[in-house]
Amino acid sequence: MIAAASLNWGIGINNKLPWKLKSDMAYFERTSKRILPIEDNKVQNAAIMGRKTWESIPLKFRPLQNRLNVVISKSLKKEEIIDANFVIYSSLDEAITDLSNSSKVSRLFVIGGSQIYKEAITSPNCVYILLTRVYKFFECDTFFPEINEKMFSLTTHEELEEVVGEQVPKGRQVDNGMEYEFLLYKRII
Ligand code: FOL
Repeated sequence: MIAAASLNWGIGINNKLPWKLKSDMAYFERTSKRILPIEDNKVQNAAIMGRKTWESIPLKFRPLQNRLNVVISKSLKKEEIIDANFVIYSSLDEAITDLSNSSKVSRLFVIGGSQIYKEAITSPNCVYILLTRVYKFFECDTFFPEINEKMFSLTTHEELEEVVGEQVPKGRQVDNGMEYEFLLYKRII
């Protein structure tokens, strides 16, 4: 899972992100695109999202380039969007099972929103939460689910860099007048 959440665990309002954080969006883009060195050049990662998150991505940015865009929806029809980088599944479980067996897909990133995060956080397949914590209160109408401390623990910065595959700024950062931090939670086996 990859997400950005405010102090009050908000992730969105009016089908938009509550903040503008260029450096975090760039981190999201690099991280979700990155293919680990040993992998061949025909694979890409999957960005798995709910229908509302899909609709929240600005038209000029969707489908997210160099990633397989996976939308979970029971109402969208395959015919509605014809793009090689786009697939629809009717459930998160079905998507995970199917994509795990695909040689064309490397990592699976669950990118939201609330409903899909909530399902993913209870799925044993979901091991990491790459969380950007925005240290500010925001009025929001959608929220990240509670991270049960018995199920997930914060890991070290070294492990974060290993998982992300690049050097990551450590500690509180400032962008656009907001403090935020790149964190990694790992499922406790
Ligand atoms: N994770 C993190 N760390 N920050 C986020 O803002 C975030 N947002 C989502 C999921 N995980 C996140 C869901 N919302 C785009 C827009 C909204 C969105 C996710 C992605 C998007 O347009 N991304 C483009 C880059 C856009 C830009 O440069 O402004 C991309 O190619 O990834």
